[in-house]
Amino acid sequence: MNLLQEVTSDVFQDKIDQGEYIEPKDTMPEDYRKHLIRQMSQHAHSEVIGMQPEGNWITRAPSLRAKQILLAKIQDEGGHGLYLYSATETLGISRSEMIEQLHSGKAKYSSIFNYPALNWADIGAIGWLVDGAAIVNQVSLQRTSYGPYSRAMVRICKEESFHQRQGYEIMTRMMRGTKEQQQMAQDAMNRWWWPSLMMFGPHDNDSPNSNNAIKWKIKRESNDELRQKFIDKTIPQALLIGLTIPDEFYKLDEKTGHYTIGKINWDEFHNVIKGNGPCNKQRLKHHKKYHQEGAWVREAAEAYSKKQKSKLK
Ligand code: FAQ
Repeated sequence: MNLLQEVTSDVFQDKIDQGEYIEPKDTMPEDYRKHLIRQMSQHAHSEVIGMQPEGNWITRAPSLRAKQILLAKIQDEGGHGLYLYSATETLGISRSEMIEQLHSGKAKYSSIFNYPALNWADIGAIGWLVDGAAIVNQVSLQRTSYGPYSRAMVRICKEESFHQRQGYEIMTRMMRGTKEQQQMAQDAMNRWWWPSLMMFGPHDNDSPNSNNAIKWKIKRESNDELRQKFIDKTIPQALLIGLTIPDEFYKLDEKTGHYTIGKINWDEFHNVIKGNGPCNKQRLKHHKKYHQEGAWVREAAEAYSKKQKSKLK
């Protein structure tokens, strides 16, 4: 680092330490910019790829009401992807570069979306557990140091909160239903519980990006702190409707008021993020196919925008 870079970096860190937001035109260290592009683009990809497991169930929703709710939720997720892509573009990367990174495997998306949604109870479990985990993380990100990311999170959190409730409503209804419905809900809980805990990322000691993320206030709380918040919130919700926690070691620590849990299977997590989860190949293949088929829409939008601009000249 030369002297100028050192001074710039100190001024930047002072701003962060004073709790100021960083805006697109502000000077920022290259590593901060790259860190944000990585995290925000992966977040955007997760929202968009996350539409696939639920999209599969629109035509099979059990009632018109359920279908309307599911449609609205999936549209929201697409919208979240769009805000996040736009916010990431303010850092000097184009949408097409981000999509290229997703397609080449350079950019990840959340591990959770590589698991299949096998039946209607899974739609409940996704809303309740997956959106529930996403909110815990995103409420914290509302105070992230990069202005456009922080502002996108405020709106996204309001919508995620509705998503979590609709998922919990599905689970509650199923637990009040027939024995078969109760078994379906429990089966979905058994399959989605552990992968939801993995959404928060590796334990803090094994999280290479956390030091910089905390120093730069991109992350306000660590992976383990957020995971614990989710566990403490969710276990009582499960017990209230009669679900069993699929973990023989979980218990409430009366002294701390926190739940402790058994070991997370990190081999499974690493295997999934390497591309070997049950649905990784299917998810990317689907995205590539529809991205290619949508090329004409992008071309038409660009042509229209050029025409409008030339009229203004
Ligand atoms: N999946 O050093 P760390 C949603 C990677 S939105 C895949 O701890 P970091 C809404 C990580 O990227 C869900 N990869 O990383 C919805 C890194 O690899 P890299 C998405 C993961 O960034 C609901 C490596 O492991 N939310 O669900 C995962 O400090 C329903 C080492 O990890 C966000 O993206 C994972 N779970 O912390 C939509 C929130 N965890 O990049 C539809 C924003 C870790 O160096 C339906 N992101 N990795 O190659 C974050 O808060 C952070 O990026 C973490 C990871 C916490 C995910």
